[in-house]
Amino acid sequence: MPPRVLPPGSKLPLTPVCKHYDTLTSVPPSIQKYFHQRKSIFSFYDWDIRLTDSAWFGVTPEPIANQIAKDLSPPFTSTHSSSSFQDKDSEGGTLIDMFAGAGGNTIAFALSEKWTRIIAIERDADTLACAQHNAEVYGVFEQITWVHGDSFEFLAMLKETPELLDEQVRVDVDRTVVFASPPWGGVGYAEHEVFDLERMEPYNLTELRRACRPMGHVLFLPRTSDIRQVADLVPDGGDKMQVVQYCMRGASKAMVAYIPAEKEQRLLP
Ligand code: MGP
Repeated sequence: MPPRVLPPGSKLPLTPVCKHYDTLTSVPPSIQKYFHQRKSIFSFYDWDIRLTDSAWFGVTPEPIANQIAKDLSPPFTSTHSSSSFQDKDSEGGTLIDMFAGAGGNTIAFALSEKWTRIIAIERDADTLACAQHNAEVYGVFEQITWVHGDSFEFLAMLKETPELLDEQVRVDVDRTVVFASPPWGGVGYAEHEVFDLERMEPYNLTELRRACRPMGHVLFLPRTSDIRQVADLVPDGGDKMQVVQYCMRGASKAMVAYIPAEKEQRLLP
């Protein structure tokens, strides 16, 4: 099924798996650790934030999502060397959140008010319903263009056959940044001293890179990711890229790589 752009204002229905847990005793053991941190994951948790059970594992805690949203500004090219992802003089641009999940990052990007358009893509209907509901709790639902479907298919269409996409998401790739917080293949990632990004499941680094390039893209990766694999992502002819460890209470939660757009895709003056 091709990616479906939801009409403005339209919401997928919440279902019984779009849950809001109130008490620890009702929470499955595998997600109790995250339930304890619920207020730092979503500060508005008590305002009926909803998650599917599997969304708990991948949701970005709000302080980190907000910091990333602060650190990332359009446009995003390799022309500015080390400050490439903070061009404060620029305006507008599109942010595509490839794996919207329960909405943590999407909401933070919308709250930052830096982007002309934010496109949030999620393949699982229940998880997308949670993200839309949570965005409404934060008052940013209307600012987001919601897409139900496969983000790899969406990006391929955007680059190769944009005429087949709904007009509201037929955006200028030269002014688009992709944010990808993919599944890491379960919590087992933490068992590896150095995490091999080519073994990440279900999508490895090469697949993610192929889908996102030549647009600038931001990859939210395990904190122990192999930095040599990340360093190889600097586009040909580029000089630097930034890789940031985002921490809470002194411990890293994730490594985020800011990969500039490829040169031929730079916006001409
Ligand atoms: P964690 O590694 O499960 O726990 O998740 P933590 O808090 O490091 O505790 P520890 O005691 O086990 O060390 C840490 C953070 O990583 C989460 O808050 C998510 O932001 C992120 N995260 C975890 N997983 C398994 C995923 C994932 O599969 N995908 C994405 N995108 N993020 C994940």
